[in-house]
Amino acid sequence: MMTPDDPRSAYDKIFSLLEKHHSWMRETINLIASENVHSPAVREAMQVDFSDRYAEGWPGERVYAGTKYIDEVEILGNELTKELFRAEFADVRPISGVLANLSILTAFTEPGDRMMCLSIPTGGHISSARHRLWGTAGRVRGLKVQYFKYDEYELNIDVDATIRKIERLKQKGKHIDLFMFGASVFPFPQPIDEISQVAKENGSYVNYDAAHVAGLVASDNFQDPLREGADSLTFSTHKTLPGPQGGCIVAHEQFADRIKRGVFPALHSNHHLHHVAAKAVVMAEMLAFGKEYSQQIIKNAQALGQALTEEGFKVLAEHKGFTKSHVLLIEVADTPLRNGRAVEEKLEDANIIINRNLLPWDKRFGRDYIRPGGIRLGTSEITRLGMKEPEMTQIAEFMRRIVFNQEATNKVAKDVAQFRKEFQKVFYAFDTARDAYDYIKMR
Ligand code: DSN
Repeated sequence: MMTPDDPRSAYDKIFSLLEKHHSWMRETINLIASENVHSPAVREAMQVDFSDRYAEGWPGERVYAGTKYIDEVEILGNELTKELFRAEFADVRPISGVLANLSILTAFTEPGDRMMCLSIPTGGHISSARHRLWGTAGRVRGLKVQYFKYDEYELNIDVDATIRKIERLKQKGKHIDLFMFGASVFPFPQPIDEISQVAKENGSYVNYDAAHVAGLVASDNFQDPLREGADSLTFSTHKTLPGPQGGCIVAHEQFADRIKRGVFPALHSNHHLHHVAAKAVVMAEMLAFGKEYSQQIIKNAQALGQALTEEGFKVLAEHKGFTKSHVLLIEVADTPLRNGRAVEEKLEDANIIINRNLLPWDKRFGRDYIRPGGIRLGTSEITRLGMKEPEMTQIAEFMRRIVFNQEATNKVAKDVAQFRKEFQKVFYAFDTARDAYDYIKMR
């Protein structure tokens, strides 16, 4: 690795790596469930001068001058988000999903309070994890964390067992102050209505972390958390919602004031104003195209689940159609490659990008996140590029050639690059003058 004593060569090297990345993306099949590719319009919004400005606070209550256009864009972003999520309140300022979650923890809890959420092996996110695991909830906010009971066959929260657990905890004087729904492996709508009812009876708050499923929720193709009992919804703006990297919160109006304070001044000084512009753009795109886009994401995930099963993969939850979202969970411990990491590495060499994932039972088999028993796939990005059900059959075949037939990765990589040639544009957008992965030189 070059040392930076020659700044000009390091500078040139940076740009050459950036261009290489773009070229490579044109040839790959990206199945990372938490990623997506945004439109040229979102990219244009991200490179404006807003990125050089400060606008601390709320539009109309700023502590900086020079924000008149920034204010208008941010207000528009909030209004579009409210319409998209059928919400009374929206805040597009959080700069990431984790900070959106921490803003909610700040708004709704005090250090020492107790939260219930999913554990990491059952799909929970690190922002919910315990102190010992350096989770945001445990380590940063100082919350005690209890886990939902989980049904490993259904890949979902076990409602009856969870309600019994809440009762048992209550009898021991352990009140749950906040219920955090949502997951990083989120194939099925969660039973928030029944548990929220118990939460309300006990005076607890309910947040739904829609990071992965925000696009599906926005277009009403998954579940409707604000109508099913959630007080607020946090999400990242770059997964099934194909916007810039960032976070967002929507909620019922009664919680607006405390959430605004949780975002600023509690956790953000300046928010990222160019990302606010890009968030406004993606909300408009989703209002226009989100329904059709989300439906195709889900159809593709189900078709990919079926095609992979036919190729010999053990895709979980076959008994209920594999998924109702963008995500699939696949057990690979019995394949010739034996663990998720080996599968991840081989597929990457063949231009197929996926990520390894813990399965709910992995710990019992002595497996960990380095070499887990599973992989996670998502169909958001390939759908954005215009792929439909027939392409899912082709992708499953590429994966079988690597994982079961152990063909040379460079041979499959060439076939993948060839297959990708037809899919270079972003769909479900107003303007697509540029290809999805065009490298735009401004120097
Ligand atoms: N770690 C991300 C994911 O892949 O789900 C979420 O932050």
